Amino acid sequence: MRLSRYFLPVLKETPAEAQIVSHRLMLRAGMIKQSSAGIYSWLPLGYRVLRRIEQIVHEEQQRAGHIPMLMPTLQSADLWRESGRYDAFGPEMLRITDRHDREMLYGPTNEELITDIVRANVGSYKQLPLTLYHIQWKFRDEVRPRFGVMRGREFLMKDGYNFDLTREDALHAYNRHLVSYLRTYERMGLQAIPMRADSGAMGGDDTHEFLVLAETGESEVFYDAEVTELSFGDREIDYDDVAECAGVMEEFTSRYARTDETHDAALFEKVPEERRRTARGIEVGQIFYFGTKYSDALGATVQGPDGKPTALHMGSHGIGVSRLLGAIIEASHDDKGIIWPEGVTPFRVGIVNLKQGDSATDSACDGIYAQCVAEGLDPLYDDTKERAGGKFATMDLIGLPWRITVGPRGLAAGKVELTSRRSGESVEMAPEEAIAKLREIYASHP
Ligand code: 5CA
Repeated sequence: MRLSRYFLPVLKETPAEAQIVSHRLMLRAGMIKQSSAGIYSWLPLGYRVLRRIEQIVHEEQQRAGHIPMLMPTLQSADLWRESGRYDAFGPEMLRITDRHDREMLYGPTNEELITDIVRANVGSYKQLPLTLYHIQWKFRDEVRPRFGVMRGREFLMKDGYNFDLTREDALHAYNRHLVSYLRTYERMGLQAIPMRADSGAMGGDDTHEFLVLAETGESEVFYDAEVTELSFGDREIDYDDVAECAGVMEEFTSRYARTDETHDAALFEKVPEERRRTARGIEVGQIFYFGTKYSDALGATVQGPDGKPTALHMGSHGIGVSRLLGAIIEASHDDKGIIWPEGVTPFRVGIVNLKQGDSATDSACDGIYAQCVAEGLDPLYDDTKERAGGKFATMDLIGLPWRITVGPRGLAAGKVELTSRRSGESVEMAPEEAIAKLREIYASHP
């Protein structure tokens, strides 16, 4: 993409309405624009990151054997009356009446809708196990929408639902989700720690939230410092292997790590004092096992191996796709702007032309740009007439992890500069070398 033909409305001033750094930077970098409280338009740069995050979520869900689909945003109130949640959900649910006076709602989550689909189409245990998911907009009429996309009213969520014959099978689905979430967040350059939590409006006993530690997080968390040393890394996993998934669950959840809702001071005391931590965190996902709560309420049974109708064991599993942009920025920025991890960056490399209009510099930039495009390095080429300082400031603000700087002085020696946004380090090299280096870096970020 050439910046001169792109739409990147960066702001010079820091918007007064934004209280936390991720919100400020998303506004300043021209990623989002508020349309009403807690509701945002995704401008092209923000939209690119949103799509990258969705892509990673899709890949990791499908790697775990979960099946993508798409359910509508508007749902019928009747289904929610069957589960008893139409009233229970309270004022957070946006209720709508259509022209025929039918009561509808903008879905805050989809347990009812998916259970309705499964009860109509799954009759035998032989069709199980089954995990379906989608990435779709949700609406929750939050009392205090704030912090930009972090606590929105309209927000994008991946929500997945498992249907199993037995409690054991459903717990395997729970563990499988935990593993896939660890992989998902790590690919985004994040450490998200599973912590025992409260199930709230979803119900059920077993639930873990995934927390990214950040001072601006809305949850208070208590944990054993050892949990911050764990990482899933690039190990292979067989998602059908029950023991293997249970082993990962054990590894990541056996130490003390809880949100304030389930915090147990007496248990926490048992963690050696030097490892006890109290901090704040951003909840970027949550997994639930709730047994037959919804299948009982909606009559979702299958014929079991003994020929008798058996209620389905279910769980639901959510990732805050749009919230993740805020969480990633909270975890990765400096005073100049955002620092995107390679896995989610909107463009993989920025190209800065220091002397736009100089034919040798322009043609070198054109060549580098064409080569980057051809290699899938997805460049953003600043080909505007802006002075060098302004170009650097914009690149730093929007946070592309790598920048190639091209100027007449370097070119005279056959060199450009490759700069890391994270370390700030610049190295002079031939253009082909810079591209080779980027090729190598991005090979591990498909
Ligand atoms: N049905 C279950 C799992 S699919 C569910 O709705 N779980 S949830 O309520 O925990 O939401 C899943 C994730 O959505 C949360 O972990 C959080 O990351 C994100 N989320 C929830 N509310 C908001 C909000 N108001 N703004 C942005 N993201 C949100």
